[in-house]
Amino acid sequence: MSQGNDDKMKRIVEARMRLRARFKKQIEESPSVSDEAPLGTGQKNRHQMPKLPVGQHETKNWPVLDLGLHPTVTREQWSLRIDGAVQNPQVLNWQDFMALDQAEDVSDFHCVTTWSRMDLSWRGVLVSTILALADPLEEAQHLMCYGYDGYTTNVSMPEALKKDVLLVYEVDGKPLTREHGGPVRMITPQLYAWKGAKWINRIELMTTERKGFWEERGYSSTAYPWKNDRYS
Ligand SMILES: Nc1nc2c(c(=O)[nH]1)N[C@H]1C(S)=C(S)[C@@H](COP(=O)(O)O)O[C@H]1N2
Ligand SMILES: [Mo]
Repeated sequence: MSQGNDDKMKRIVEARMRLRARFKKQIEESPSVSDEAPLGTGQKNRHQMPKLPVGQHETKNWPVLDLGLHPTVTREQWSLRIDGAVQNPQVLNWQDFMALDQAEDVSDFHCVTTWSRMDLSWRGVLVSTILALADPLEEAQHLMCYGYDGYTTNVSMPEALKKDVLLVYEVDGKPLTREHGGPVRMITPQLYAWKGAKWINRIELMTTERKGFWEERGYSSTAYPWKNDRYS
């Protein structure tokens, strides 16, 4: 990789650290999968009982759940806009996206309709990397995430900056299929799965919270599975 590219990577990593530092307190104070009891049923502790958030059951398959439109977007056609309350609005294509630091993680997927799919292996790019690239203004507090199907969902900055929140394009070693949101979707393992926009094509930074599709219809803005935080 060229020196220019190394410098760019380094700048993004530093910007990501500054951004996490800005939200450090909120990140630490928010419910986390690694918390002790009574939330101590998270990632680290979930091999003891209970393994799942209250009201959830485990499924071995991976159901498809969405508004019913499955847009066909190839990797070549895909693009992602990051705009709103940012210094450097971005439009990334597939090559731009692949040139960023790549990340791998194993995490769980909790759907508010009560199924949980455990231990999915993801490959993608940290949302915090994408945000660092766009350089959110001091006032930026929330994200609105948009899908090619018109779907929207709002996510707070501290949640979006967590280290398991990714824009993914591979799961269990295979390209993410169209019905699961390929070519690229967001995942929010510590929030209910509706917070992860499939076929993601825009992240808008907001200074005040606006509600997305399900949040407008009475679902929780925060959506913490380990707090049974389903409705507002
Ligand atoms: N673009 C888009 N993203 C979406 C949705 C949608 O309708 N459109 N549905 C959400 C809901 S309610 C859930 S539970 C998960 C389901 O993801 P899956 O179909 O891969 O299981 O996607 C979320 N992301
Ligand atoms: Mo859902």
